[in-house]
Amino acid sequence: MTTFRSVNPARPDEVVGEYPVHDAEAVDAAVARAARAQRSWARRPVPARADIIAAAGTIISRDKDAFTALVSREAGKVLVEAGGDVQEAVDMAWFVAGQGRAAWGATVPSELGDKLCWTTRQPVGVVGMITPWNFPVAIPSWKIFPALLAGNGVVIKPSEHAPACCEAFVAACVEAGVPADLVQVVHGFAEPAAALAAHPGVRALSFTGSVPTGRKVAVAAMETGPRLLSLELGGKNAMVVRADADLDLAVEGAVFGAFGTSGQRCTSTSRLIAHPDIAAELVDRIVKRAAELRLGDPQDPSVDVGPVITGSSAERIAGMVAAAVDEGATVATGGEIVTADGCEGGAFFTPTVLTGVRPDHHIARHEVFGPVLAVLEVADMDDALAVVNSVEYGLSAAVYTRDINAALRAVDAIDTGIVYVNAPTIGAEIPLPFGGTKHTGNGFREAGSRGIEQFSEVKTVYVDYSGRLQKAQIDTHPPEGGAPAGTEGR
Ligand code: UN1
Repeated sequence: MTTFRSVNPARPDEVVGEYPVHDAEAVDAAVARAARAQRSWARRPVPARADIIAAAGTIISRDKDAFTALVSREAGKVLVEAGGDVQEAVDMAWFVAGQGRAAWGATVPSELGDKLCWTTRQPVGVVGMITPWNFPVAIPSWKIFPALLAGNGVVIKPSEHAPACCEAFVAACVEAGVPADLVQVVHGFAEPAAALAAHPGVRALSFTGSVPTGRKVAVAAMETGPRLLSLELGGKNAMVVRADADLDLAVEGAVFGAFGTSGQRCTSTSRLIAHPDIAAELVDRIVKRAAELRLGDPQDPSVDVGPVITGSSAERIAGMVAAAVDEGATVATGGEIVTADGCEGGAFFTPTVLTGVRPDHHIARHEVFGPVLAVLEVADMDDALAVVNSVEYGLSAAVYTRDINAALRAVDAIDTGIVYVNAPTIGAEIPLPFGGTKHTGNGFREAGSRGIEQFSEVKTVYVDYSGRLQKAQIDTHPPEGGAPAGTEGR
């Protein structure tokens, strides 16, 4: 069988693991195995499933250091951020486990007597998942834990840049008691992903990645039959800084939001929109801080910014910066691929601030997925909010201000799935819904209590215990002075 290698993006000659390139036939076999295992899994009571998910969280927490080192080595994250990625999976396990002993639906009063109405959830069967490398433990956990709690089997195709993290995550699930065949991992590139998306045995599909790939996945998914389809497709996230903001806080937030994870979060801050009165000072300070950030081996605790995922990714980012300059932007700091001083051979890109960016520039409208912050000039704050909303994405946004009224008006006006006040655009917590508006997705939200909805079908149940035919909408209004249908004799 053909194989591929996952490598350390800081030192691409260091192989993290070698994995098979699965074809459509292998995907078919994986779906069949997951479907078989799912039938007995779905018969377990929900709290029993929850206990296994909680145990998976405990195992990942026990092995947090090893997971963190692996995430850092395979995805290039600095250690503290790799630890955050792993912690997010632990949090998710324990949160989802709690949902296994919480309300599962609603009871609703019937319009007729002697009749009960409630909703419950049922598994869909096999869920297909296509996950990215940038949160190689957290994102599989957002999808796999709720899918399992809902009683499903899983076939997951992780990014070819993070197969080892996914395998380690699934091994923890199996150690916790998840039946071995219930979660299948398929590896490779576009072929297994396309086969999974189009597989008729896959009843729900969850994809996190880019807009173009997400669209292809959606079309493939719908061609072979209806699916519960959830898409999370990135962002062009803006930070708005009002003149009354705490500038120290805004500088810290912009630096972490834009350059944390080397700018490779869907939620990364990629646009800065500041009031003209404070813009120059704010940008100067961000530029100074960006220039001080230390690039290098992400496993060295003194390093601030690790590599981007591949050399071709670094080239792509360099191309976007060059195109921005052609359109009239200025590189205030960064803008370069680094190959010296501890960055030899790896894919490193300097934290970059571009000034003089206009809303119609390509760099102001398209996701970079790299450490590049575009500074846009605006006339006033109404203009700022219009610029925030002018892109096709709608994932995350931040507003910095000390004025509570202005903050809440901005929260109302901004068209994104997530808004932060006095905090950067990154850092979502798992008990809350995660996802975005417009081209960022298709209306679904991940995580939080909504996670279950992604992977289950609602079933509405009516039980009539009156012993006779009662007609909804017809037998509802009793005759003048009479008892409502179904309540006689009480
Ligand atoms: C992503 O970038 O795909 O909110 C996920 C955050 C993280 C998750 C990001 N908790 O930045």
